[in-house]
Amino acid sequence: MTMRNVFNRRFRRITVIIISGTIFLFIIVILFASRKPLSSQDSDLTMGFKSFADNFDFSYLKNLKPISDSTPQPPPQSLLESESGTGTKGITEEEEEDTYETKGYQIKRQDVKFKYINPNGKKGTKQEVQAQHDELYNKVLTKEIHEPKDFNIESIRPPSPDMLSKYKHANATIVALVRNHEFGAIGRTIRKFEKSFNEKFNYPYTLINDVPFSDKFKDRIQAFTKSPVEFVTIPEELWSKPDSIDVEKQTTEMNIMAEHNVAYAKMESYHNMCRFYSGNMFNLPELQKYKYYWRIEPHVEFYTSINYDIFKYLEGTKKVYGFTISLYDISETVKTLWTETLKFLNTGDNYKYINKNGAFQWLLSDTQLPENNQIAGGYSTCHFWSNFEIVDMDFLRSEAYTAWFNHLDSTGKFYYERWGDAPVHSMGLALFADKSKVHWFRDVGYFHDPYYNCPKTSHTRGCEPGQFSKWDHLNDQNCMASWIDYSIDDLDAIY
Ligand SMILES: Nc1nc2c(ncn2[C@@H]2O[C@H](COP(=O)(O)OP(=O)(O)OP(=O)(O)O)[C@@H](O)[C@H]2O)c(=O)[nH]1
Ligand SMILES: *[C@@H]1O[C@H](CO)[C@@H](O)[C@H](O)[C@H]1NC(C)=O
Ligand SMILES: [Mg+2]
Repeated sequence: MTMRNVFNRRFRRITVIIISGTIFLFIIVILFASRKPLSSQDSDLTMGFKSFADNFDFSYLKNLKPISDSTPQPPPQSLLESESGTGTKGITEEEEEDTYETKGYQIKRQDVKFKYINPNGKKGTKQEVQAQHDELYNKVLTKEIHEPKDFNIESIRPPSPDMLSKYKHANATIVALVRNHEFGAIGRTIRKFEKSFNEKFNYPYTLINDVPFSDKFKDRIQAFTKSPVEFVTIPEELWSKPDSIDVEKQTTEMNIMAEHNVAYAKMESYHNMCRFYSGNMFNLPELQKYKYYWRIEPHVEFYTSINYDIFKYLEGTKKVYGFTISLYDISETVKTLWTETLKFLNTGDNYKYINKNGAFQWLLSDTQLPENNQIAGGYSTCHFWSNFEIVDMDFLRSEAYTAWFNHLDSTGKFYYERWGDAPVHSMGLALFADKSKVHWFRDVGYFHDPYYNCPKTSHTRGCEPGQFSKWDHLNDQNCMASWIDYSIDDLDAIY
């Protein structure tokens, strides 16, 4: 869709909002004059939209700007409140278009559905499609790339070394969940991460463990960085499996997954880890003081020198998520993640959480690995690999994400299946965030065995630009072409 069309549509929507707003106010005046109370249904709807508006960042809705321009930024609560009725009508208005057939989504109260519409008319066997995808991926990654141009990068350069101690940081920390015996491996990661990025900025680290860190661990780590390091022990209730889990069922299901060679199927701590990163990590008391985190892990590599403050880039562009690798998941681990999600979206007023500019087609594409969609109830299993992720935690703390996570958690399937934090974060983003606010850090060279993001830059060292996997036969696990096709409007706009 062109920008002009978007603008026209937005302009039409503004008109609709203003007209329906006027009608709404008129009705209120009449109702008030006749001293009849609003029906309970009306006030429920109003409440629903209000609480939604309170907790969600509407900055991506450019069409709201002309209305809020007359008031101080950011829009005060009262503005969102007074528009609540009209806002709801605005949503209803657009639903009447048949977006299901033309755009692949229908966002209606208790009648939400999505469909893969194959927007670019992709044809051929899955091998042929994969060959096209590999070619696209390779073409994009082997083209020389510079820094992002959708923000003034010069304004977020590293300070000179003598000014580093006075640097005004973004509201951010670097996080890693690790075990005591991993001090060497996480230490090596920190050393590489410092060289690539953090020695120029000195962002603080938050290292997290389900048991207290040993003195040995703490001593060793501090030698790898000049930045402050906070050591956090996870409270039991944010880590361990809930009492509601049926242990017999858990054992049966884990055994079945293990028979299907699902990695870590029977390792309960791995399930705890996935659930913790999905829904509890950003609620740790020690992380409340931060808005952004950048996650690192043992045994990863960084191949490029990052010379701008990545956190300030996200902050400045209001992006909520940054990733480097997008791939398919083991479908057996997420058999019902999508069906449970549809159940959630079709309950009560939850349809309102969906962002119309979400990455729905990326969630649904079935041309490269159609067997995944079959096993995972229609979900492509495409996700962002979360061992590298830079996240606006306020997105994860939003009412939309929280309500959805609570539903997922209530099913027990972090244990009966092996839902990973990567597909959970990714699905949440694809549904509740504008896809233009999800950023592929194409310029950051990165590796977590066995996958790469290896861009061609003047300073790439140690990887082969365009290579996705250490093993060619794993190239079919790359979902980036689908992200490029369906979630990036203009490939040249950012890099
Ligand atoms: N403290 C703690 N950290 C854990 C535990 N399980 C996993 N982690 C950490 O969580 C992160 C992800 O775990 P990994 O084992 O790397 O999982 P993965 O990346 O899916 O699997 P690999 O391909 O084996 O790397 C790593 O930083 C681990 O150190 C645990 O039980 N306790
Ligand atoms: C940092 O972000 C968190 C979460 O949004 C917020 O609660 C906190 O007040 C922020 N701190 C500063 C100094 O802005
Ligand atoms: Mg790992």
